[in-house]
Amino acid sequence: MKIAFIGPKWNEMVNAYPSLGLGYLAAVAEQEGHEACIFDFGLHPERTLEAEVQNVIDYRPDLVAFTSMTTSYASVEQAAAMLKDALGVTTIIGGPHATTLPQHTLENPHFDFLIYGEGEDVFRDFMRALDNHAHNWGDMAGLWYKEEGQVIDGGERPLIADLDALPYPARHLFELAQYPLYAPNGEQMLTVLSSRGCPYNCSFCFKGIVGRTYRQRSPENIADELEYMMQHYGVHNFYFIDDLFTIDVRRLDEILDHFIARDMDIRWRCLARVDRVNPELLRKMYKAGCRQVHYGIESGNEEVLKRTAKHIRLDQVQDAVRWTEQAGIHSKGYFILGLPGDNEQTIADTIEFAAGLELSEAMFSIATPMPGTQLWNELLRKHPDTEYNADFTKSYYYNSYTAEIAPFMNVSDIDDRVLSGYAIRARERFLEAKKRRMYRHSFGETAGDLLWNAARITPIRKVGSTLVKWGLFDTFRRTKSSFFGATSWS
Ligand code: B12
Ligand code: SF4
Repeated sequence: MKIAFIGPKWNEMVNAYPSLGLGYLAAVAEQEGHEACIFDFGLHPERTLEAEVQNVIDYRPDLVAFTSMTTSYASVEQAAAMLKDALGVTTIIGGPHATTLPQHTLENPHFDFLIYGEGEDVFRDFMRALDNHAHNWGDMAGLWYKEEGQVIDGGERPLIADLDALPYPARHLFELAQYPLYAPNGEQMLTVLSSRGCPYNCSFCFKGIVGRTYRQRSPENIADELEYMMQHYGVHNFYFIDDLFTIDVRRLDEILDHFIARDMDIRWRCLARVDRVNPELLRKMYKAGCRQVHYGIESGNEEVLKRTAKHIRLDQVQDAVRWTEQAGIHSKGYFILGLPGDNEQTIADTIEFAAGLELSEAMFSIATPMPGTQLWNELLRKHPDTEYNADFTKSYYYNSYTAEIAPFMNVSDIDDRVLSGYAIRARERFLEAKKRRMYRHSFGETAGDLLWNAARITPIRKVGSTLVKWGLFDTFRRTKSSFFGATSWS
């Protein structure tokens, strides 16, 4: 069987990450002896949907498999209609959107089947049934289908227990070199998953796919996959996109031991919770190749933070960021503006809190209640007549820092326009504070502040940045240090 896997268009933006979900499913399809091809429509924003669809039609698949987040669902519906009409073959959909709203999704006449939750095991059974012309759909937990136009609830399959048993994602089916995901030195970076699941239940987070049971791959299996990627794709930079890479300190310790013992030539980054790191661990992470940790900080106001059910405190944030930078690892913080309980004062708290942290990078998003989350339930409590009928494409503004972003289903106590303005101001304030820290770091507090204020006058700033470019500031600092003694400048 020839299977076309479709990654959605991304609202005129480029998808920087190959979908590991599609990668795992395509690998299972190949294990089962099928021919798989991945068409990632999100990789080429310049191409029209018609042109993308034509490529799939030319491939002549026997089965078309779609993945979708809620934010990309509108374009997936369009593509499915075009492909179903042109090819008339069986179609199936899975992923976060299908799992959030299975009934609504499968009512669309252009999808024949839907897989709820984690897909590998159900999809394997589904392909075998298609191969054998056995239509025992009702026997496959997790497979939703239609009978005489009625959606049949296929329930949910237990989570995959042994992650080591899964094949590596079929990365060879992606145009890997085209994805704009790079390490700071410009080298290519690939994503990888070492675990699935997260026991927390933050208000804005959708938990439907990988669930609340934390499942881990063995350290050997993870290190083997990294070595495989180095050999086959020549890549040495990796990004662990696990929900919780650092939650189990004992497991992490073992993984790090493996990386160190194998003397792997790797640099990597990961996502982590601030309450799940400590100085010793971070130092070891650095030794094992970690160069950046991304933390979900969410809010700089203790009360608003509490309402997210994230179960972290601001002092833990401050400690984690300080320890991370002290370990030589860059840190990035994710913040959400416009959470329930947010008003102008609490947003100002968040902006100032972010500016005061020694983060290397910060990202500010506006809260969006995605269906299936606590935030969505909160929205329903506030506006009981809300229905899922909106095009969530408009809620997607990831990485857009310059244009004003309109909040989508605002759940805060702030007016839409005011909230939009804060998202841009937050970033400006963060960058300003970061630059000021750089001056202080180079020249000490007093001289640094003086020079920083002077540098805000345009011509002086231009001279300053030329000096920085030529490396003269560092020379100046070294000369000063040896002249006055290092302590007065550190
Ligand atoms: C990496 C990541 C990204 C990457 C891109 C990922 C990509 N190209 O696939 C980036 C950072 C760019 C990103 C962006 C966004 N993301 Co994101 N992201 C993730 C993350 C952390 C990991 C994804 C992953 O690889 N998972 C592991 C794989 C194995 O799971 P999977 O992809 O879901 O696939 C499995 C099943 O879903 C199923 N399946 C999936 N597709 C199909 C298809 C078929 C045919 C079948 C049978 C089965 C099937 O089988 C797969 C294997 O088990 C998830 C959280 C998570 N834990 O999954 C959030 C998540 C997917 N993101 C989410 C959100 C909200 C966003 C943003 C809107 C954030 C924002 N504010 O801008 C944007 C939207 C981007 C867009 N254009 O639409 C939500 C989605 C909620 C929803 N209802 O759609 C998630 C679930 C986070 C969360 N917990 O709330 N994201
Ligand atoms: S935001 Fe992170 S910690 Fe919170 S539920 Fe989602 S994955 Fe877990």
